[in-house]
Amino acid sequence: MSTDKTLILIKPDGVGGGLVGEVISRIESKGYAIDALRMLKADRALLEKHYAEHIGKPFYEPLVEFMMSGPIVAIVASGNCVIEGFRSLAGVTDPTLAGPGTIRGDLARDQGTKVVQNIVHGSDSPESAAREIAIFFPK
Ligand code: IDP
Ligand code: MG
Repeated sequence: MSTDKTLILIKPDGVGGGLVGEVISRIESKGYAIDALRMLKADRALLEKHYAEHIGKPFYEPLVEFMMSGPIVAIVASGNCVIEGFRSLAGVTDPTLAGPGTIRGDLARDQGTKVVQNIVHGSDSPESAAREIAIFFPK
């Protein structure tokens, strides 16, 4: 039986806001395992790979600038259904609409910026997870 894996990022607003422990605590409290973890400052080339699906969208450049604005934490978490499970823990993209009890709902709000600042990233499918894990944790 293979265990599902997902790539989680704690974005610069999460690290800068002192929320690394809070986010990791929510992942672990839910029962998922932390398989790998690193702090880094992402560069443009890495973010271009990670956010390839968003190239050309109006928020793409602000997104890249935001993600380069400070350190981030990359995490591989594992457990059955962890991809959907972490997306559920994170809440929907817009922190104004993300439900109370979710990471984005509890810990973020609209800051009036061109890009939505919402504390965390989580892979959205097994294909994305495999692709994104290889970007942040190359063998
Ligand atoms: P997700 O992070 O919930 O999967 P995506 O659609 O993959 O959302 O978008 C990636 C990131 O780009 C979001 O987390 C958010 O920071 C930002 N973003 C997405 N859509 C918008 C938008 O319409 N305006 C501004 N920023 C956005
Ligand atoms: Mg996404």
